[in-house]
Amino acid sequence: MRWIAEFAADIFRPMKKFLGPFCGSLVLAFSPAAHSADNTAAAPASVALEREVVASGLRHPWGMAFLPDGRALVTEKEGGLWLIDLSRGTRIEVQGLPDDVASRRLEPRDNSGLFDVAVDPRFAKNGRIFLSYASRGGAAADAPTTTKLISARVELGPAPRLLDVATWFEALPRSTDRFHYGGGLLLDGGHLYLTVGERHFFERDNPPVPVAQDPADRRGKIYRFSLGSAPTQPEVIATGIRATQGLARQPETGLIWFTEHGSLGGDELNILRSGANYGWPFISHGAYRDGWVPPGRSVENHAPPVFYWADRTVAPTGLTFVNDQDPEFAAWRGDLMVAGLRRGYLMRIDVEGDRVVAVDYLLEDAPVRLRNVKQAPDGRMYVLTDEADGKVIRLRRRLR
Ligand SMILES: [Ca+2]
Repeated sequence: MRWIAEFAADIFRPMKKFLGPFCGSLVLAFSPAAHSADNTAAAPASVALEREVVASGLRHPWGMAFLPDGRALVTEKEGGLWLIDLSRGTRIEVQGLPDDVASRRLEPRDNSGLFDVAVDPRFAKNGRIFLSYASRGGAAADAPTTTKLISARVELGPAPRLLDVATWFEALPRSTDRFHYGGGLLLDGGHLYLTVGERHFFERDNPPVPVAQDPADRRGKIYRFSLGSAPTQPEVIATGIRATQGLARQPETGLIWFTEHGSLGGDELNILRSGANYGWPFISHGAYRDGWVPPGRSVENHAPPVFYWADRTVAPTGLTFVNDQDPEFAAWRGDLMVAGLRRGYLMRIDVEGDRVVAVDYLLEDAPVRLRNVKQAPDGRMYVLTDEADGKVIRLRRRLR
């Protein structure tokens, strides 16, 4: 069953709320005059975004990836993997997930569970997918956990299941905190990228050399794996990561962008540069919990964010660059869509090369926590809602 709700979203709304420094110094002066009222011929029409619920009843859906046959795999944070026919809205659960997935909620803010899914570019031949999740290092529900990456072969058919599960990576050491696992996956050019968060909720819980800055600690980093038929050892591509949950490749430039949750404010968009240090916890555009003061350390090869939110917390998670395969979104080609947990922001970010030009906030009038935004190869745009009755919602921008 599906329903449609109309959302009035003036996509050309002047940037009255947003303004954020760029690269830490240059303030973007986004002028409403770009769409000024003295040129009535160019006055933007209000564009309605419609929402069609494709699937519901998912327990906090997290990741989504598309198969060559047009169906999608969707993960639930609470430990399910579903094969969804997006046209018909039918779904079937994939059996055979590893039994160390820490999917039992121990407290309301528990970040653990099953995270992202990525489909091997040679899936038609090898049936392989990748999954990231919080792995429990023991039988007890509250056993220490960490972020883990596996591959598996999906046997499709009436009773789909995972076979040949192989461990690629565990972000040791495990810890009893259940926050900030990261878990974002991206396949690009024969490589697989994995984000791993630093796992602390309070900055003060960091050891003298903070997790994200300690080369001996696997947490708080972004990794790159070469794709082979068997697990490979990763390279550390980035350090100084707090809680990154999503990466996306920018088609025009080949750059990889990623989101980063700030602690108290300071949510970021970054561009992945090999060997760069993204600064956490020494450098942040937000505040620290309980007035923690970072020790005065310099950060070598620091990469400041391309953009950070100075005026609000959006809790950015999944992101995707817009393709023009669906005429409804052709005008947004090259823009970056970012889902936000906080207040259910869906952001359309006007990007030019490696710069952020403007941010527009969509779906503000009926917000629901969003975990992810994905665009299928055919151009259809979907968001995943972070709810106990989680939904896959197709967004439509009807052309009139
Ligand atoms: Ca940073």
